Amino acid sequence: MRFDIMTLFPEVVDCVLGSSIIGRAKQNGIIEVFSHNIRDYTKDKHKKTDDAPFGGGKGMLMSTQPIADCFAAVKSQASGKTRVIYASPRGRIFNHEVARELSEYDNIIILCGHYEGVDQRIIDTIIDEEISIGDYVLTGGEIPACIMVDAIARLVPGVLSDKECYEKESIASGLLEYPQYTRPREFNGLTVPEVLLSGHHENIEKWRLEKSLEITRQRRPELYEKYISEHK
Ligand code: 4GM
Repeated sequence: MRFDIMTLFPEVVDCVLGSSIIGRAKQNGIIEVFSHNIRDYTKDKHKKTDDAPFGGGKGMLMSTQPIADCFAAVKSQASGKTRVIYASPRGRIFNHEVARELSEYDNIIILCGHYEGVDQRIIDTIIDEEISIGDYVLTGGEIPACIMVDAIARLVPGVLSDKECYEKESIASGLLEYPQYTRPREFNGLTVPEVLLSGHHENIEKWRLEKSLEITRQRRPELYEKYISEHK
């Protein structure tokens, strides 16, 4: 699977996606991540990539030409099933389900906005979908892009090791994670629940499910109701 990120700050993206599990998956050739500096494509003699909005108002908009030319270069390298995403507070809210859907593509291209965003004609002509990571505004789309790449890439077979595997992970099942403990058995007078030390796998699974249900019901009643209605 290949990810292309069009940005004015490629170093941010390279830094975040260059380390840990995603960095390892890149090194192993399981995924490819390329960042593209939109500024490299500007034809402006001062390397400008933004301009004031027609109609007035505060802030600046990213201009069409550098993005359009950057996109043409990226698109020419893409093959297979491709999805072009604009990281934007106006978009569909990103979650595990969206990540799973996007992990089916061969190519994911993400445009990161800055300033007050991009000229609407870019959205109308090159973008398949606007996606938001949540109801808040950031200074740029780079962090949302990295979050999406991380969440999508870890669903690609081979990115996670068996130990890191996602099959049984909480949110994927529709429930929140149960509490977990590691050594020592006692920490500041606090002990580990007895059942986890029992070696009785059936009881352990039962306890974990109960805890997951309890925590989900308390913290995310809407997730709890959905789970219950799907497991009747
Ligand atoms: C405005 C328009 C995404 C601002 C387009 C991007 C938050 C999100 C930006 C943009 C962003 C989000 C840049 N802030 N909630 N800032 O996913 O790309």
